[in-house]
Amino acid sequence: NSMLSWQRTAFHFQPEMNWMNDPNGPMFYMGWYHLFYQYNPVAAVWGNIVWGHAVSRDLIHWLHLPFAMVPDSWFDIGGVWTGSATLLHDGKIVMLYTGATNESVQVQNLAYPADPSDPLLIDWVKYSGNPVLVPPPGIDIKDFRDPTTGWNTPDGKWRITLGSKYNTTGISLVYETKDFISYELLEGLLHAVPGTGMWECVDFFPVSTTREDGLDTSVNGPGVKHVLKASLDDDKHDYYALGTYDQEMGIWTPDNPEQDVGIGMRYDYGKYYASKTFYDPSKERRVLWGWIGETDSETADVEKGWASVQSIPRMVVFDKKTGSNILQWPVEEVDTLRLSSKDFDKIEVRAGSIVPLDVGTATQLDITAEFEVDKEALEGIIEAEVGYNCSTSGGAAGRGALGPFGFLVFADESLSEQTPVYFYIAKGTDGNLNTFFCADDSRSSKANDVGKQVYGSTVPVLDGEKLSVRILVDHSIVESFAQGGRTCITSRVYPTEAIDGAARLFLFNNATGASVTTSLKIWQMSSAFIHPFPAEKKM
Ligand code: DQQ
Repeated sequence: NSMLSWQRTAFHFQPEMNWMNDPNGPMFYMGWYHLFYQYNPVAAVWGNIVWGHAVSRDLIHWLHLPFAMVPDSWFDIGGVWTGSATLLHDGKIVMLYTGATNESVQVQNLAYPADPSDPLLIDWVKYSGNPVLVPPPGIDIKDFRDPTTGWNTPDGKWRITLGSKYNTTGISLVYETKDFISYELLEGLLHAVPGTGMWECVDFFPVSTTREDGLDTSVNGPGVKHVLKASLDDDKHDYYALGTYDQEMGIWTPDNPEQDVGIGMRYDYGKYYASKTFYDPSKERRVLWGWIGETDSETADVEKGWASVQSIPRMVVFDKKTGSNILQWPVEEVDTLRLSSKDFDKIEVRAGSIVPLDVGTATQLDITAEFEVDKEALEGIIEAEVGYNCSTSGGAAGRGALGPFGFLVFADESLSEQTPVYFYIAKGTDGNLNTFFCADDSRSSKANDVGKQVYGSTVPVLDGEKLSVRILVDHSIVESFAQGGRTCITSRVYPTEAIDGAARLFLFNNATGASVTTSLKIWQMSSAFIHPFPAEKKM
C-alpha cells in the first residue's frame, strides 16, 4: 500500500516486505557483518519462520541474501527460531538455534556454513544428528529456547546458556560441550529470578570496568563484569543487570539484588525486544541489535505488507561514571549518514513555551542536544514531589515545577500530532533531584488503532553534568538516548498528518517554574542503501 510507504525507514534495517522479528546470529566474518533474523516469507504476521540473512561492510548499508535456513526437517518444521553464532578458535563458525519440531517440542539444533571460504556465508548445512539438545526433565517442552553464543572455560570447553522457567521463576540453564554436538547440563543455574516468567533470548557477555573497548565473549577476570539480559515473555521487555560471573561455580550474581534481571533496568523503555549482542573484533567493540515491533493493529500490518524493523546497532560499554549501568550508543558508522547540519546555540525556552526549529523536513534526523535548567529555579523549589512516573503522570502535558521539557518530534505545524521526547526533574523528599527521561506517544497519531503509551524511566545525572540527549528520527521510528545512553527509549509511531514534508520539529518546555537553555546540533540524515539480492540468484 503506497499510501503507507512513508512509514518505511531510511536507515534502519528492514526487509522489503512481510514480517520480521528477532535478530539472530549476528557476527563479523571475513570483512562482513552478518545479520540473520526471524522472518515470515509469506505474510506480515508472525509464522512460517525462516532465517532471513543480510550482509554489510559497515552495519548501515545492507545486501539481502537468500534465506539461510528454512523449516525443512522434522526438528525445525515448526519454525527455525532464534539462535546465536560462536566463532571457534580455528576460525570455524557454529550456529545453534531453536527448532520447533513436528510435535511442537522446542529443541536446539546445530548448523554450520557449507563453504567457510565464502565471506557471504550464503549456504548453510544443518547437522545430520540434530537435535543436539532436547528439554531436560522438569522443563516444559515449550519453555526451552534461544541458545546464546558460547564462551570458553579455562579447560578448553565451551558453555552456552538458554532461557526457560520453573513455574513462574525465570531461569537460565547452562550446558557444557567440547564439540557442540554432545552436551552436559550443569547442575547449577546461571541465574533464576522468581516471578519473572519465561526468559527468552538470554544474552550473557563481559564488559570491561577499566577499558573503553568491548570484550570478546570468553573474557573474564579482574576488571570484568558480566551483563545478563533476559527478554521477558510475560511483558515483552528486555531487562538486564550487571553482576559477577563465577566460572568455577558456573553462577552469575547481580551487583544489586534489588535491580536483578527482570525487576530492574531495561535496555530500552519503549518498543524494543529480543535483542542480542556480538563482539566485533574489527573495531574491538560489542554491538547490540534489537527488534522494534509494530504498535499498530495486525490488520494495518497486513494492509501495509510489512512489519517490524531492527534498531540502529548500538555499541555497549560499562558506564564507568555511575558504575551501575551500561551505556548504549549508535555505532559510529551512523555518523557517515549525516548530511547538512544546523547549530542552535543557547536557545532559551521559557516556562510554558514552544520554539519551532527550522530544520526543514524532519523525517530523517540525528539530533544532539544539551539542556541546562535555570539554576535559581532548581535551587528555589522547596516542595518535594514523590512518585513521578513517565507512564502514569500525565505525559508531556502534565506540568511540574521543573519539567517536562525537550523536543516535539513528528509534529505537524498545528501540533495536532506530536511525539514529545523529554526530561522531567522531580525533587525528592530528601532534597535530591531525580531526573526522568520519557517519550509520550499518546498524541503521536490521529489514528485510533495504534499504541499510545508514555514510556520512560529515571536517568542517572551526576554532579556537574548537563542533561544531554541524542535522538535518531527515521520516518516512523524515534530512537532516543539520554545521558550518553544510560536510558534509551524507542518509539514506533504512525502519524497521519506529521509525515513527509509536513513533519516538523519543536522545542517545548511545559515546566511551570523554570526556563531551560539548550544548545543543539541537528543533521539531516541520508538514506542507507539496502539492496535486494541479484534476481537471478533469488530463491
Ligand atoms: N521469537 C522466537 C523465539 C523467541 C521469540 C520465535 C522471542 O525463539 O523466544 O520467532 O521474540
